[in-house]
Amino acid sequence: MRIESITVRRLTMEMMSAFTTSFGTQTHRDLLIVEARSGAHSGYGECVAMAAPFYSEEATSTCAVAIEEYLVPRLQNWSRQQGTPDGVVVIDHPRQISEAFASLKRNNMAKSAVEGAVWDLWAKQQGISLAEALGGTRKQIQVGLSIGIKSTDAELIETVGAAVDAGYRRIKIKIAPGRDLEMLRAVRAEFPDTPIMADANSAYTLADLELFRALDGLDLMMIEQPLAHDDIVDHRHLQAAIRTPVCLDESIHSAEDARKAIELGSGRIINIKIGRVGGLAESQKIEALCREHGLDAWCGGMLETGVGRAHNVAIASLAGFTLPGDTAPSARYWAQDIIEPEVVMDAGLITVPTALGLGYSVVASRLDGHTTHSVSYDLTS
Ligand code: OSB
Ligand code: MG
Repeated sequence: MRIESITVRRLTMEMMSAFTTSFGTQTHRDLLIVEARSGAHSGYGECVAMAAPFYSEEATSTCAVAIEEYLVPRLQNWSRQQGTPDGVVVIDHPRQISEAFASLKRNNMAKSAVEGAVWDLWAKQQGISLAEALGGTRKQIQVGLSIGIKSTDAELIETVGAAVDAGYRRIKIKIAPGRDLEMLRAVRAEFPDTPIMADANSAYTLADLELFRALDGLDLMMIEQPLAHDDIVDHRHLQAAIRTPVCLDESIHSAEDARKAIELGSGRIINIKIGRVGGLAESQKIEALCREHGLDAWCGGMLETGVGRAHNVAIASLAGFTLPGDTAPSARYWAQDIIEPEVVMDAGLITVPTALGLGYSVVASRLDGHTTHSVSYDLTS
């Protein structure tokens, strides 16, 4: 398959509601949509980096630079090494994109945006869905909701109640120092049987061990990324000291990271985010490792538009994604998504589309409407 052009659009989109985590409050999404073209087909990928490097070292603007200065030229160089004429990019399979990028360190969200666009394009060219291209077997995926930090327990309890009524299969609650044990106790008292988990976004240290021991009493499904964003050693000590399963998010950037964390016992569950690990091919590897070692895994979210959301739905159809993911329907995030139809949930389930590629269409007028900047790389010469 010849990739004829890559277009990177930068979008600003207002979210339905503000989202607060231990690293701040967000009301807008600043993101990149990558389009890869071949013949009559376009494939789309989303760069899920935050506007500033609070979650990881990447940010929207650094990803735009990485794509322009390193990733697109790297694809051209890689393709030339395979024997294609200067500037032209030809691939047999999208896994070659991550192989081509492997010599460039990290920049995972930038890589993933480009790789995802090529997977969608390739699936469309093959006449199959992205889920099928990835080896997905689930026809429906289970959906959880991630709830940001609320200023009062009453507001949180109301939000959890609405989520339970809407059918979400598990409820994730963000925590931070000062909004943790008492808050979760209040929620648990209201919802004794609801599958609840907490996400700390790396806001604690081993000095908080007593807090985590106390959380053991709340029967949480798991606690996500309690300790430092780059740690797998302290997490190992924490997991050995508590009953609640530890789930790793920020700490896992690759299948190699996952292998080491599994070997150490740093957690029992992995949140797989396609962007954080550098793409769909790396996500497949982590999914396979989790299956091999008997860990549960689920698909994380980064407040994606429909494009990134469709990628999440496709990867979550793989058998190793055993728990509900942060893949809530479009309407939770956007007044109007940029895809059609939007992602919908029925009784806590999303049906994995079987139409070509992502299985949802990107609406050009909506994409254009949110685009603040656009740049195209012509790969035909
Ligand atoms: O830690 O999982 C996280 C959003 C932005 C950055 C990090 C995280 C999140 C979420 C939201 O939890 C998940 C979603 O609804 O997309
Ligand atoms: Mg998280």
